[in-house]
Amino acid sequence: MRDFKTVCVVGMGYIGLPTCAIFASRGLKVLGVDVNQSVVERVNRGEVHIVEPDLDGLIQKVVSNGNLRAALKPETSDAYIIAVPTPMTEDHRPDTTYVYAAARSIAPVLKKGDLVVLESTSPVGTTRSMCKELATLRPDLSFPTSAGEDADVLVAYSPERVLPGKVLTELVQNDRSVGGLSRKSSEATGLLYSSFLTGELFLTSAEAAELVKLSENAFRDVNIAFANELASVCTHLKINVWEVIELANRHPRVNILQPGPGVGGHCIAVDPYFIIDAAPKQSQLMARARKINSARPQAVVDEIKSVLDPKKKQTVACLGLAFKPNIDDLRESPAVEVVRLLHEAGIAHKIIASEPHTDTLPPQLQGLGIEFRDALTAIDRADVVVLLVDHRHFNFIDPEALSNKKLIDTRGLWTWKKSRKSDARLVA
Ligand code: SAJ
Repeated sequence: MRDFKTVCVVGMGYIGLPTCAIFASRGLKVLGVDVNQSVVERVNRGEVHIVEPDLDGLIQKVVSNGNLRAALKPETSDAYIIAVPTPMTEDHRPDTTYVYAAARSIAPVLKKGDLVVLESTSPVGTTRSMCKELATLRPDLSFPTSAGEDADVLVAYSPERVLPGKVLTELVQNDRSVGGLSRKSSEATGLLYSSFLTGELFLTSAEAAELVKLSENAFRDVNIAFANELASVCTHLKINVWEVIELANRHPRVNILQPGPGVGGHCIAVDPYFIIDAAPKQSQLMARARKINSARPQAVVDEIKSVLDPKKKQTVACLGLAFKPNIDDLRESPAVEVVRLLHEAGIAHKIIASEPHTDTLPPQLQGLGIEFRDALTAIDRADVVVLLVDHRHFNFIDPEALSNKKLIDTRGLWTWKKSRKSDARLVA
């Protein structure tokens, strides 16, 4: 089994760029490939185009010591990692066009003994069909789909499971699944990741590894839907859902997640559809969970409507636009969807949005007459204050500033978590 000295990573996004940095920091010569010319130029200047703690320093180091270089096209390497986006179409179908485009871009430079690893979250079967595409493009080489253990080129699937904001540590520490199209492919992939991985490696089939990734996120989506449904039940029964969850979670084996205004980001809200698309009849619970979570933004707008006085011209302050707390990522954010739906409903005289991690409204909220202000100004001018994202930043809002406002607290910050400072437990 060869050892890997050079790696080509196709796709320098949230996962690809940190992966380039980690491999390069372990002394491998890494070529980062992206179709975006400005990404390539920035990386070659030692700069980063994504916000991730410590990534900028690491990129600067590995670019200046020559271990990382960026280019628009792949070049011959010992191993190729495909880490390109796998978005969803309008009708919730998986879109793997970038995966096949990446495969076509490495095909010309493939040679005997090379390893190809697909990392992108993909529908079950993608690795195998991508391998067949490579075999068609390179009939002079054999691949595991036809030649099994005797293949010239090794092919595997190995998904990441890192949390945005902790990518560099989790890439190294998290256990990892490896799904080779042959045993040799699995072993070679394990060897490649052993250059940095301190977590455990679990070898399995490509299809199982693809479904492992999708299952992790579908599991979380279903559990978030449970929390959101419990929140609806508590609203109906006029019980504090945050108190119910905190006390239920005192059970040693219960871990109810947190209700919110919906599920954002490119992962949890998307990946379950890849399973539903593959097995629609068998994934009723996952499909229902997607419906529950997708309906949350409208449910929040309905709640805002219930506290607005239709006879008055009232102002609504919406605090938080990111898709989750303490980050600046607004991709697929339910908070942004709430503000958009609130504007569309035309029930508020004025809407003021506030997001501490960005300095402008996202494009989908621009040109609608929505103001963008700091939290205190937004609160001061509002009749109704809606907390959409429990950024750490909002912990420091003086309760006094909220005293004569109507509050819609979708994250339990003010209606429970803050009040928990005084310990409500009866200590025996
Ligand atoms: N959310 C809730 N309630 C909760 C937890 C999350 O409403 O109790 C919401 C968040 O506000 C956010 C969305 O769900 O809008 C997703 O946030 P997240 O923190 O659950 O997940 P991501 O998308 O940042 O990262 C997830 C992680 N997967 C799991 O936790 C199983 C991460 O490990 C994956 O690597 C990542 O998806 C991915 O890229 O697949």
